[in-house]
Amino acid sequence: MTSLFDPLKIGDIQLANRIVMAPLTRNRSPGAVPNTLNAAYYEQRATAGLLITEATAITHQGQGYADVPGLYKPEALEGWKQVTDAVHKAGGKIVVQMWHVGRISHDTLQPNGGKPVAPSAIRAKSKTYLINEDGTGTFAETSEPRALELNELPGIIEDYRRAARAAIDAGFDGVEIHAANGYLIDQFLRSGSNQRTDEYGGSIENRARLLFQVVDAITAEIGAGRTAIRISPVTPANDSSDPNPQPLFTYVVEGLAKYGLAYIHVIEGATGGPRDHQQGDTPFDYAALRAAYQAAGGKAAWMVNNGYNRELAIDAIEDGKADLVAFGKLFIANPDLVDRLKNDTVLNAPDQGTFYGGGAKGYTDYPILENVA
Ligand code: 8OZ
Repeated sequence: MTSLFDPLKIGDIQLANRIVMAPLTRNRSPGAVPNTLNAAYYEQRATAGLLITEATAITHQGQGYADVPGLYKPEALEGWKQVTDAVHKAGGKIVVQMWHVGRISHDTLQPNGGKPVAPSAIRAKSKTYLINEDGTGTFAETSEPRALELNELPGIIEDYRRAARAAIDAGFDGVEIHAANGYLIDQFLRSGSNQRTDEYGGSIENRARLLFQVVDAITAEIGAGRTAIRISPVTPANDSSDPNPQPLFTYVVEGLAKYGLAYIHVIEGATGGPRDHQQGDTPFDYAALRAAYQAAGGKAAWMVNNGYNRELAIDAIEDGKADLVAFGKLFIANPDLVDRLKNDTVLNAPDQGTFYGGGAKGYTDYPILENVA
């Protein structure tokens, strides 16, 4: 029987086990540049089968929170090189999560203080995270966005392509396209944020057009075996809404089946919240989603996430419900999570107060369990 601790090859990437560190925003890269502290943090967690970086802005326009890293300037790519080198030396594998926040941003974070961009000029009822002049952090309402012009979309697709190339050049094993949690690609997918009347709005096919154009561009640039994607079919995160997610995401995964991607990463339920969260009239059927993907010929590893503990994760792999399980908060608090899960030992509890911003405290100072039998 397959175990959580067995190796797995996903696309072009060989993993030592099926335990994945989920992408986790930590706001510790001032100037969008990863630093030595960030490298130490990822290196500490390199026994994960796969590390997914925190969401990383593909462009300045795609940036929506203070001190998150980027893929759009030379210093940031140098910084990432330190991270990927440290992880590889420690025997790990690491992909970068490619992020365009769309409307989840603030004028003060945008190029020339401009408006954030979105499918439609609908403000999200959501917050972003800013750092004040005095260094203290605050949550602020997202700004009013402007609707993207049709002729701007090729430029955004090109930004994804360029960032994917830069990521591979910086030593990443692959990329995960962030199409979840109410950011740009997800804003296009869902009718609550997309009221366009052109070829990017209205029908499911139109709303999914940007997603597929981004996948086309990235897979052509770096290969499908190094490309992955994250979706969150029912999350309400960042004011995401769609009354009918099952056919929407069925269409998405059926379309993804043809590429030969490394993995599909699915957030089940409300991100960081209830796993049974529902949008629309019926509970979302994740097994049916996966079955639709496989029926369409999809062979990528199926990664699940959201509230998994040791027992749920072991069962998900042993029952064949998933190929990979991503853990978020448990990885923040337990750099040696793989050993702890293997040996069923006690876990450190995460400190919520140090999730976003700050330095080493709550970041690189969680203890590892030595001498576990
Ligand atoms: C928490 C805080 C800020 C951003 C996501 C990138 O939800 C995020 C995020 C999470 O995907």
